[in-house]
Amino acid sequence: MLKPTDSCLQLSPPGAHRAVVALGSNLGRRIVYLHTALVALDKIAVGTMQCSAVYETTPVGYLDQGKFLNMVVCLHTYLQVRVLLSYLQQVESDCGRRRIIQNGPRTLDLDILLYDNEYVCYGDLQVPHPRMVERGFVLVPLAELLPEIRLLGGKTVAQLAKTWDTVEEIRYVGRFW
Ligand code: PH2
Ligand code: MG
Ligand code: MG
Repeated sequence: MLKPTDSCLQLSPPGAHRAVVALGSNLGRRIVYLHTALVALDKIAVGTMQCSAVYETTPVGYLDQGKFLNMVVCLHTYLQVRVLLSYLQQVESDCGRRRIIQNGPRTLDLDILLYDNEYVCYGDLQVPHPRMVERGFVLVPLAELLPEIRLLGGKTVAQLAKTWDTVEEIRYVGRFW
């Protein structure tokens, strides 16, 4: 039987890269924006994508905003990392994303968490995502797909997820895809 994590751990097809993307929405029809993002990600994916369940989470950072729906997706893609970033920004923009308040409410947020085992550092793009190790709303869904990988600091995703699960309010909503 194919386990949900199998294709995340498999080597990418020749020339392709493994990208892990975090999805978040806390404005408007949140589940519709997540679905729109998945359709867009599927267009650039080689083979099948692995999707976590959807979680409802209380905002972290800027607190005066509505609850988020969060999930994580793992895919293989031929897009180079900066091209992938541009693609994700276009999808955000197509979903009506306006950048008004930093960390404020958004229809759709798409963040690259991991890209192969690469370290990427540009002014507007850092991979692995520098704040992922301290964000339960990222770690809990990611632990469904890649529990055993080690992140900055040496702990596994599963270990970190267990820690942050108790700090943030993270409610399992369901698996839709
Ligand atoms: N995204 C942020 C800031 N805070 N909080 C939750 N719960 N979920 C998010 O996706 C989120 C956040 C910045 O991107
Ligand atoms: Mg974000
Ligand atoms: Mg973002």
